Amino acid sequence: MTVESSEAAYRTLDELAAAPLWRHYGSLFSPEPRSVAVPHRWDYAALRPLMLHFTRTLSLDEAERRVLMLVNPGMQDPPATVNSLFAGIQIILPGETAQAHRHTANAFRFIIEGASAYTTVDGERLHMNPGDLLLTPGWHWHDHRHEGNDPMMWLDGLDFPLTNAFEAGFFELFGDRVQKSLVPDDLSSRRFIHGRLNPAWEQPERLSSPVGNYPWRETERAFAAIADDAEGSESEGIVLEYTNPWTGGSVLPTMDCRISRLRPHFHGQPRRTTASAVLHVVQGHGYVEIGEERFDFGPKDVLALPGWQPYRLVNPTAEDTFVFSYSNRPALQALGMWRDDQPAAGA
Ligand code: GTQ
Ligand code: FE2
Repeated sequence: MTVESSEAAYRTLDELAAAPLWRHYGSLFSPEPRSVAVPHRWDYAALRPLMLHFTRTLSLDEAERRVLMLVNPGMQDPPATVNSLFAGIQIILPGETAQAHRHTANAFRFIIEGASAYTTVDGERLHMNPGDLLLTPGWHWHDHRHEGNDPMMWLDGLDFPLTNAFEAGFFELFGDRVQKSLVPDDLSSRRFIHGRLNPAWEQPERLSSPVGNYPWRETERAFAAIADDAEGSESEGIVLEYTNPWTGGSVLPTMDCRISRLRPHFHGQPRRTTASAVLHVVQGHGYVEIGEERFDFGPKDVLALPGWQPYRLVNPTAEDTFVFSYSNRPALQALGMWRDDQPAAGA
């Protein structure tokens, strides 16, 4: 075949499923990361009545899970909250069960409202109270049951945008609607609570933490043990990481979970890293500047913090503000892609 003109040559390339790199170089190799996700705040107070609405119109027999996805305006298809992370708000009513299933995506729940529900993870019942962090590592069976009196809401964090990007997603139903209890309730949490004294007869046989529930009362104790005038991180305040007791590292291989106490009048130093993150306000008010934008936040709000965007956390109030956050930093670190623009000591 002879090629008459460059124009025809470009067309033929297209038909042959080939393309000229020189016409795409700048966008494929940008000098710095460019996030398709945009900074965003989800207003919990506005979403709450809608969640309650769907408890009246949608049964858990009709829906696998009653979850409002927090879809980033820049990431609609496929939906994601920020880069490799998903956030959703799940609601379950007293007497309801969400059937047992498992998937390769890692998941956790951070409890927002309600009491007396539990999730069973591979036969261990994990009780849920506000402020608790519960893990559902990839490929672990899990079902949710609610035996209390008021609606129960929690924040779901999952890494399925990553699992799906790698085309490694599997999903399976358990068969029975709920699992049987196979071990004493909350056993793993009690066994590993000391952190520095782990059961030595259990060998790490997975990448995720063996702890099912990180209860809020322990988080409170951990904060109480740190002096009010402790140095903390310049950008994140008094920030604690939930850790895998076997490794001291992140609770899940693809997501880390943290909680920050922003003391009254805390003005964080600006920072940016290649990790993308989701923030959830546990208590108090404040704002975060992301790039040029300022997002004022209140209790239970959720925020998307895209990677490599400079951000600054501020608590202008006279009360403590607590912010839970998760990010894809462990995934980036494992692949040598994590960069920190302001490596503050101890941050
Ligand atoms: O509760 O098992 O938000 O499988 C998304 C997928 C929650 C769950 C979500 C899930 C779940
Ligand atoms: Fe699930």
